[in-house]
Amino acid sequence: MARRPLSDQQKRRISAKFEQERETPSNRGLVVSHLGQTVFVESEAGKIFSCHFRKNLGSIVVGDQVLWQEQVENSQVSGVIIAKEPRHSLLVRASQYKPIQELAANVDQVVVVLALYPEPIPFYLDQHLVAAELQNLPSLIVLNKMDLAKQHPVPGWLSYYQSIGYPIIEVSSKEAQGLKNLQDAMHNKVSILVGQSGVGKSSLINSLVKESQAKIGDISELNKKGKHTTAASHLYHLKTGGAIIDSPGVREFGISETDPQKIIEGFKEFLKFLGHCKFRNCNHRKSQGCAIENAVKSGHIHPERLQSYFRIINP
Ligand SMILES: Nc1nc2c(ncn2[C@@H]2O[C@H](COP(=O)(O)OP(=O)(O)OP(=O)(O)O)[C@@H](O)[C@H]2O)c(=O)[nH]1
Ligand SMILES: [Mg+2]
Ligand SMILES: [Zn+2]
Repeated sequence: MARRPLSDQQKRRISAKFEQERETPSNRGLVVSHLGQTVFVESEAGKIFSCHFRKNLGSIVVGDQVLWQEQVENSQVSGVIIAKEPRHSLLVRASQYKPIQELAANVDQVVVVLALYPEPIPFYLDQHLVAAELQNLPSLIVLNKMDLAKQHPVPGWLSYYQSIGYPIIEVSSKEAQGLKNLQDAMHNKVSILVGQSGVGKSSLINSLVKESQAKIGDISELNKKGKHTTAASHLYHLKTGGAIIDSPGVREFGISETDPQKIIEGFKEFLKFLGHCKFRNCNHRKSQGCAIENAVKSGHIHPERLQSYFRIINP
C-alpha cells in the first residue's frame, strides 16, 4: 500500500524537530549500564544520565561510545543517544532458546572467574575461552575463594590451561588475597568478568572498586547452584586506570559461531596442528593420519579439550 504523503503541518513539525536537534549540542559518552529500554550513559565529566535511544542505531551495549543530547522533560534531565561509534570488539553469547546476546563492546580482555566452590567444570571454561578467542580477545583465568582451599583443593587440570598460555591468578575476595596481581593484570584495560553464578564476580569488583556496591548474593549450600544476583552488565572504573564490567553469571556460555572450521581455531593450542591432517576434510575423529588425534596421543593436546570441541560443534 502506498504511503499517504505528509501534510504540510507534519512536514513543519518534522523539520522543526530536526532543527532543534541540530542546534542542541551533542556530547560524547560511555554506556555504563543497560536496563530494558533505558541506557545509562556517563558523560565526559563523569555524571550518569539515563538515556533513550533510537531503534535505527542498532544495539547499544555496555562499553559503547556514543553521542547523546540532553533532554528536559517534566523538569527531569535525561538524554537521547543519537549516534554510536564503531566498536573495536564485541563479546557475544549464544543460547539455545534466545537470540544471540551482545554482552559488551570495546572490551580489551575477558576475565573468566572460577571459584574453588562451586566447583569449576572444564567444559564451561572452554566455552568462555573459545568465545573470547573467536572475537580475538585475550583471556585470563581468575581462581577465587582460595580461602576454601583446605576443604576444596585447587583442581589439578587447571595447570594445563596455564601451559597453553592462559594466565591464572589465584585470589580470595573474602580475605583480600591476590588482589594486587589482579589489579595489575587489569591496569589501563577494559576487562569483562564472566563466569558462572556464585563464583564471586561482583564480590571481586567490590573489593577492587570500593564504591561500586555491585550486588552480591548468597549461594545455596544445598544444590551447589549459584543464585542469580547480577541482572545486567555494569561498567565500573578502576582508580588505578582501566575499567571492569560485571556480567550476570551463566553456567553455559553458548558459542555464536556455527562453522566447525572456525570454532576449532578457538582452541589455541590446536592451531599449530591445523592443516597437517592427511585428509583436507578431516573431522579429527579417529581419522587416519589426523594431526590433532596424534597431538592428543603424544600429549600435546589434552583429550578433554578435543571432547569440548566435539561438544561445541555438536551440542
Ligand atoms: N569463601 C568465599 N566466599 C566468597 C568469596 N568471594 C565471594 N564469595 C561469596 O560467594 C557468593 C556469591 O558471590 P557474588 O559476588 O554474588 O557472585 P557472582 O559471581 O557475582 O554471581 P552472579 O551475580 O549470580 O553471577 C557470596 O555469598 C559471596 O559472599 C571468597 O573469596 N571466599
Ligand atoms: Mg554478580
Ligand atoms: Zn584431523
